Amino acid sequence: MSTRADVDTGAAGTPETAEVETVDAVVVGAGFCGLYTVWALQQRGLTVRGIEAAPTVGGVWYWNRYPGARTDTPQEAYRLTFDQRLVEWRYSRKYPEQREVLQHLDFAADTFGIRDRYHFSQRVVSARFDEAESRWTITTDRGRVVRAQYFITGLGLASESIRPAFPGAGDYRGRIVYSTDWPEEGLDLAGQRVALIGVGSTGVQLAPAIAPFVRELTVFQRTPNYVIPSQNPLISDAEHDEMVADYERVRGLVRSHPVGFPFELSTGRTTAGVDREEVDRVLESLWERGGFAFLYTGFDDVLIDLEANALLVDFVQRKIRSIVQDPDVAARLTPSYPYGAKRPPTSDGYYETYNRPNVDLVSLREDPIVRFTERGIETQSGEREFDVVIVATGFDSATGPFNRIDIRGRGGAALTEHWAGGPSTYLGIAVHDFPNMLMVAGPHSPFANLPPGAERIGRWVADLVATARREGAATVEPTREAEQRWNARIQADGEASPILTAGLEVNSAAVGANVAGKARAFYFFNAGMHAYSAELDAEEQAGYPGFRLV
Ligand code: NA7
Repeated sequence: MSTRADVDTGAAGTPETAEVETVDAVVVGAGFCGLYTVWALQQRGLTVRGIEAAPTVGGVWYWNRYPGARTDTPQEAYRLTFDQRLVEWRYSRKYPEQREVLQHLDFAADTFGIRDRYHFSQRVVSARFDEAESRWTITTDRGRVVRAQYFITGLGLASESIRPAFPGAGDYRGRIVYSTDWPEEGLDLAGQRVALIGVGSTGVQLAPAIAPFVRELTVFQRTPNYVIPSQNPLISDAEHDEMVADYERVRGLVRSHPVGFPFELSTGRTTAGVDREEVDRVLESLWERGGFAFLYTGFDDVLIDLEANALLVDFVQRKIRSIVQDPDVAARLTPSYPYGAKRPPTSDGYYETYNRPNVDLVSLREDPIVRFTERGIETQSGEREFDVVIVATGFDSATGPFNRIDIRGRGGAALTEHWAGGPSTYLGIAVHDFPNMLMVAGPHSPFANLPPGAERIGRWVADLVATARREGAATVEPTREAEQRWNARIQADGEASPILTAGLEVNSAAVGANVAGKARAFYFFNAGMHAYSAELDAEEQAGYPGFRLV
């Protein structure tokens, strides 16, 4: 399948004459999206080459191996399910830890002939569309060149990590560790003085996991977070067997839920007219149950109505004060912005961690970092010495991973320029002037539980490609009008959500507010996975009117 050819790949450092491999489709990424899409395309008879920067499968689950890393989606919905053997895959707990998610992806890659389609440890650095040939030329950082009719991305929503340039970091004599690149051999933190920067879903998982072992843990918090306990129970054999037997119902729940969770779409109740004691009773029982049931199975209006949301805010504020013994620490841990304005995390024992004598909290709003010193971190109030600094400062979500690749479409158009003001796509899958580039879980797709989204979108993309091949079309490209219509839909949905727009004030990744200089825009489809799926069905059943297949 390889042919030698002189190819101008435009990538620095490419050998004059690179051996060029030619396939029908290249898929970039080996996480849930990439693995499923490689499988789906092969099922439809295409020759496929996967390319992955990591040395193996897993995507974000390969890189994010920090202590405490786990899903906060219930295990029945956090899996590939295209084959019964994957439905039957046995996780040990309700919220599987990173190691088990990786084992699930390894199992899929090995069982369904996916792994051997990949070039690993190759980071794609450029993708160029050749109009004469209607082909993409994909080049990696190690000079590998693959030509394909289709360039399909499974880059993930959270794969481009943010690494702030803290002043003086180069002077620091201790060890700086990034949560997104935790040492594979592990890190012995016993007896160490540890700083942790960031209290997003990563930081709030890390803190309780390491606090019992370190000599001191100082958490540097910029914006306080709402943290629900996950109450992560073991899954018994009987519960697993019952889930497998009942999986079509579970699948139906996931497909009809706005963020792809196995919950009923509606609880049939809102907070309207409900007295505070009853609201508290319901929320208390859900707090004890754990996980995002707290957000999605209590009252239907808490994520759409600010007054209802305020009841949730008030409940968690009182919870924090009831758990954290030091009232000053409790006050600094207490958020006040709308619940859901930022991606809310779950973790077990997060607030309780601050009752430990070896744990301290620095609130950066009041006591900002001045610089790193040789021995530690200096804030406005003075210097603290650390042996290790853990940086868990989030991701340049949605567009970040694309901006790292020099993607050139029709006429050399640069995707980074096309997206300078924020994403511009059709269905979050395709972009005008970038024919045959198709994104699985790209910008403008739902910010939801990823595995079901990966399969839903990957299947739709594979069917679109199969249709184009059946029709003998050389290119698949959305019309400019379809893209503009979709962008307008994203904007209207975003503006209609007071909780989403509140994210502009609290550095929410959903609106680009967590990355300095990033365009403030709506980066995801905000009307729910179920509505998104209906849009995909409508486009397909109408014969892809938003696309030109020529
Ligand atoms: P998040 O949720 O974006 O959290 C990043 C945290 O790091 C958050 O507390 C940020 O504070 C903080 N941060 C970011 N930059 C800085 C600087 N420069 N100084 C201090 N603190 C900073 O990322 P996570 O990795 O925790 O979670 C990602 C999840 O989202 C992942 O699980 C996927 O589901 C997608 P801020 O709130 O911005 O004030």
